[in-house]
Amino acid sequence: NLPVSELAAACDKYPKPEGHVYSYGTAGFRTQSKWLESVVFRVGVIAALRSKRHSSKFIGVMITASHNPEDDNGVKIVDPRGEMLPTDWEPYCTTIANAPDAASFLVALDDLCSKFKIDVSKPCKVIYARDTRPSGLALVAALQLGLKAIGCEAIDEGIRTTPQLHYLTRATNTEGTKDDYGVPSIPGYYEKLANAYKRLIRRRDDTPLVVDCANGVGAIAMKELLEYLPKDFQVTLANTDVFVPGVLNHLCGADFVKTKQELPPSLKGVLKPGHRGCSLDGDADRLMYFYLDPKGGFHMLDGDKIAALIAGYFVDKVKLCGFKEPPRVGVVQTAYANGNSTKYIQKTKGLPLVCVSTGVKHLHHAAEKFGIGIYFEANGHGTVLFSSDTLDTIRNHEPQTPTQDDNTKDLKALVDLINSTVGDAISDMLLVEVILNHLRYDAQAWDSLYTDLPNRLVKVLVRNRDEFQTEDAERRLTHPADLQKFVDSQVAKYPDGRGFIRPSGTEDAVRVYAEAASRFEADQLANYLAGWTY
Ligand code: NG1
Ligand code: ZN
Repeated sequence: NLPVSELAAACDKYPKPEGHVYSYGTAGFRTQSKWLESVVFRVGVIAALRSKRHSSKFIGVMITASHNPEDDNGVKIVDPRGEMLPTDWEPYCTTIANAPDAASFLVALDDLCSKFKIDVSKPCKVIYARDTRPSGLALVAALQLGLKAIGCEAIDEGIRTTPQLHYLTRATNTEGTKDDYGVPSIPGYYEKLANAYKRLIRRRDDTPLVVDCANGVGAIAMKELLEYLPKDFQVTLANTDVFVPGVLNHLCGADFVKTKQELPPSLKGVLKPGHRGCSLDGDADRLMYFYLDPKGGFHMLDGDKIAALIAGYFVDKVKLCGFKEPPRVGVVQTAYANGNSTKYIQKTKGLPLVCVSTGVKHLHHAAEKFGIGIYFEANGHGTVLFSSDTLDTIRNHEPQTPTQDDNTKDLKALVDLINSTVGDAISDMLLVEVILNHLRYDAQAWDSLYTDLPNRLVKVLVRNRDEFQTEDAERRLTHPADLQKFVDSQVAKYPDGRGFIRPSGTEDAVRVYAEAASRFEADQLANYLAGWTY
């Protein structure tokens, strides 16, 4: 049985704020940090139960609010293979978080245990980390109390990037097995990436790369990684003020670049025309590239451009290996993918492509259906998945020529370079650098794969976002009645026009997206649709 009295006593130490309603969404629980202590305490207990459900494997807990403001925070649960918590647990998490007192908290835990047939007598293990937010420390204390109350073995990984925590969770659970994911330690993570990078990189006579670390945990990870990389990996780190209050994600970082579509002001004069720059977000799971042309004009290379680069590279790489049955390379996007990126991947490269609802779990799931599945959100979150069949194919392949041999070795190293557990800005950055190096592309050559259609994303605050319901991978509204007809009638007026409205999964808002042949038209369409969304 559950240690009821310990759990009740601990629950009373973190009373649920009255009137506040929580919901386990796309990114777990996320809100202003002052509301989160009771939630994080309860998430500790849920994660322990998830571990019991999973034959006592390690479950990850990450405390972060990613690209959101510094005062926000959040918490999410990571499954044993580094994946997101399955959707059918989400409503139970929500109910447990909203239980008004200790008695109802215990009832909600009992419901979860009976629904998922959890054997509470099993041991449980949790591994956790947090980003650099000042609120993280108090939240970790709440988490620790939850873990202690239920008698959970715990590993505190301190301040780490979200993808590092995903890596550690998977590596810890697979150590010494056939699916061994790597040494389950932070040095193990850096060594895995750096060794793969060293195998892959050819002579590097390139311009230095500027990395905007968003004043977040990515700055710590980048500095540590550089110790493992060859000295000719020339990089300038910017926005590394990790412990200065108020600067996290402020006027910098991947989300700033994507939403403003401009250079972070702090990089003016730092990024030289023709050189590449990239921005990480506050927990280093999103990556945006960019460059300045000779006239100083800003050009963004977003998640779609990254996916296009990676997909084109992999499809050619696989051909060069000479497999009898080559793995099927495919791409997964969301409705936010630029129309011309979709066209490029499908028409120019002839690759299979699927569009799914926003949120990593949907993308990840769809990408698993390919032999090599590349998924990216336009905002720069993404990775590459290799199916177990593909891994076997690569492992057992007997190359017939030196070229095949060389390319197969490259492919093996690419598997190691990529953090397949979740989008990882640092691993993705090394991957992009390797591909550009192999293809001898500079930023402009990469950018010219296709031209982005001008687009605009607008956030509209509405009374109740639940009134907005969608179908067709969130590309069409079913409710409110007739709003979709209006959207269709407006979109039809614009050449290359596309537009959709969907409720956010992470904020109390509705998002309106539009793209069209010109900047003016994209803005006009977005603003017009937004005006009708109130
Ligand atoms: P919502 O709030 O559901 O739009 C946002 C991002 C997602 C994803 C999640 C999780 C956009 C338009 N939406 O979701 O892509 O990253 O946050 O952080 O960027
Ligand atoms: Zn993030």
